[in-house]
Amino acid sequence: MPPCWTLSRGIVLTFPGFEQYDMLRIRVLHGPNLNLLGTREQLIYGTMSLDALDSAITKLAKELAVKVDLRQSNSEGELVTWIQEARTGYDGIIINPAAYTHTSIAIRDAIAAVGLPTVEVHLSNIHQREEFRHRSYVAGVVLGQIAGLGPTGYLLALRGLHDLLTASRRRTKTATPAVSRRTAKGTT
Ligand code: CA2
Repeated sequence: MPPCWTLSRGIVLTFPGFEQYDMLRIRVLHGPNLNLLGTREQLIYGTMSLDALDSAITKLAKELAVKVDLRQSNSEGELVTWIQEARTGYDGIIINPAAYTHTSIAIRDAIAAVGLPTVEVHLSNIHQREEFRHRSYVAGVVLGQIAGLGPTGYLLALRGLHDLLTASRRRTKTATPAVSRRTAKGTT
């Protein structure tokens, strides 16, 4: 909700221009080879292209009034940089680190360093595939992992982050300031 002031007789003054300012912002990162989605290995990864997946995420984001920033890279360093940059201006991250899931301590360290609530998504169920895919280096530092639900996994991750972040914002806004709590107890 944009900043608003309640005047007398219940008149509420709002500033629509401030809507962007108050929106939740989530960065969505796709790792290596996900640009090939829909073109091969369709039995494992499905038929949806990355563009179509991004459109579905953008559509849900609009419904939830969330601003999403979607990026794909084949480079580990670029993904690390984008995770670090998310520290300023973003409320959460959704990431499918693709093959880097199973190899990258750098991506794990970046996620841990920024400390933003992050959801790890995999199109396939990595736990039912080859042994080397069972280990995720990022699983230990993320809020949760969604694997095996195809593109729907990203939409669930977005909804989940939205719900958690909205609830936590609401708690912050309604928390009684320490001073008035003390006053209420009559200790000042
Ligand atoms: O299931 C997932 O989402 C994965 O993160 C996908 C990675 C794989 O290395 C992980 O173990 C599980 C691979 C992404 C490659 O995507 C392609 C898509 C179409 C054609 C070829 C590769």
